[in-house]
Order: sequence, then structure tokens, then C-alpha cells
Amino acid sequence: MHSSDAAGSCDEERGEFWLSDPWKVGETKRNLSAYEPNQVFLNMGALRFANISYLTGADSDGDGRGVVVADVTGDLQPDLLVRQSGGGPLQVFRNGFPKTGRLEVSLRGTKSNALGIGARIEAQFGERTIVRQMFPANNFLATQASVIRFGVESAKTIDRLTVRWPSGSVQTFEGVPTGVHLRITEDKSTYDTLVVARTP
Ligand SMILES: [Ca+2]
Repeated sequence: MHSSDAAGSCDEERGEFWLSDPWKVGETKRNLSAYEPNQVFLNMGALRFANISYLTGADSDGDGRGVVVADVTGDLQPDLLVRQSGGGPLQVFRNGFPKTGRLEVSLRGTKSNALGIGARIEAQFGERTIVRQMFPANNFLATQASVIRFGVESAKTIDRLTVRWPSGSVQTFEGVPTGVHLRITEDKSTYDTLVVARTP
């Protein structure tokens, strides 16, 4: 990477700055995102999202760069790991929202790739269908575990769980319990239950 001149003037009052050598960001303690706080949105359904950043404690104005979803507390409620550019500790945000029904699914491919990357999973319960794709590398410089996470509200069972593998194989399971982590192996007629969620 080579040094370069600024394209225009910087408004320092708004936190703008220019470094001709971007490798010196950490050394100069500057903030690449001009202190824009991280934001968290709550899915309200029907394509509506509420900005709940101020409620989460995750609205740090640090240089957030990598974020992954992980369940660090073992209760199937997803937590967040955030890494800042330029140093600072890894930030862990424990999910303190009211617990909801959850289902985790991981895959083991036999004809497809080992982790089922690219597989499409559909969970049908009641009047709802949730579709997820196994694609763990979902943001800049961060990769999360190869796990599909469904929020299923109060549903105790998934009426129909369908896995469409990259190989073309399709598997369907009916009456799948929630509150667990399932491991589904390609073309195997039964699934394995790995974790049962801890009760609060
Ligand atoms: Ca958790």
C-alpha cells in the first residue's frame, strides 16, 4: 500500500482526518469512523426495524469492525462479540433481552462440503416460515461458527424443517423440538441433538 494525499479538506470538528499512511492509524490513536456509534436494530416484523442501540449498551463509538453472533452463555440466546479496529479489548455483549424460543442447527455434509456452507434451511411453524442460508463469513474480518439460528417465539415444535444441500439433496424432518441444537447429517434419516438449552 502506498501513501496518498487527501482528496479534499477535512472538517476536524466533525472528527474527520486524513492520514497519508493508513498503517499508522493505531499509532496515532485516531478513529476511522469519526466516532459514529455502533447500532443495533430490532426486527419488528413486516420489514420494520427499531433502532434500540441506546438500550443495548452496544452503541460504543469505537471503531467497530468485526461482529459475530455467538452463544457464550449456553442458553441458545444469541450474544454478540465485537472487535474494534486499532486495539482495545474484545467486547462481549451478553443477551439480556427476555428469552424467546430458539433452535440451532449445524450441518455435516457427506456429498456436499463438510459444514454445509451454502445449504438453505427452512423452518415452518404455525403460519410462519423462516429461511436461512449457511453462510458464516458474514462481515468484514469476522467469521462466526457454522450454525443456523432460528428465533421461534413460543413454538415448542417446528412443524417441518427442510434442508436443501449444495449437492441437491433435500431432507425434511417433521415435529422437530425447539430449545435444542440439532446436527443434521446429509442423507441421514435422523438428526442428532447436541445441546438442550438451559432453563433460566
Ligand atoms: Ca446466550
